[in-house]
Amino acid sequence: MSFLNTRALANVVKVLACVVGAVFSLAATQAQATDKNSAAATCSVTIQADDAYHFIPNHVDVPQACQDFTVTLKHTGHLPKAAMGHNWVLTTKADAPRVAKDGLIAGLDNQFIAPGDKRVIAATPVIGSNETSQVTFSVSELKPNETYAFQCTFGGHSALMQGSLRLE
Ligand SMILES: [Cu+2]
Repeated sequence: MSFLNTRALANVVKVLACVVGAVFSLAATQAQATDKNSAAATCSVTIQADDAYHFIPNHVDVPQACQDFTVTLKHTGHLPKAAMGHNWVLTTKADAPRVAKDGLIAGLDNQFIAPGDKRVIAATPVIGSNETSQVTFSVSELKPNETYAFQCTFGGHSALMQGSLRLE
């Protein structure tokens, strides 16, 4: 009886060791894949916007080594521009609330940005379901110790659709 129990225990230990080994090698493979992705996409990022007011990711690090940085906004939702339009507007964190307020007044005809708003560092046009838009800005416009924010200024979305951006 005790012999059987020992053998059964040994088998459990073997199976566990196998599972642990598999998890570790999977984790290593994923870490490698992540490294490759970030190396290839150093000076650009794709941000998804959906029907539930999410920006994915909602934080972006801009490497100081980049001359230009490109943001591609991809609308992954199903709703059209008029109902669930999204844009991506970069300002300092301090300027963000007023830029959103003025953008709301400017409306869709102005891409929800007040005409000539100098507080806007970069902005994409408003897009709807399955559309993408892009903006490239000079990294020299960013200061190392400033806190930047991005938001969607489309009709009232800024309360939920916010993210942060940092020069690293
Ligand atoms: Cu939006």
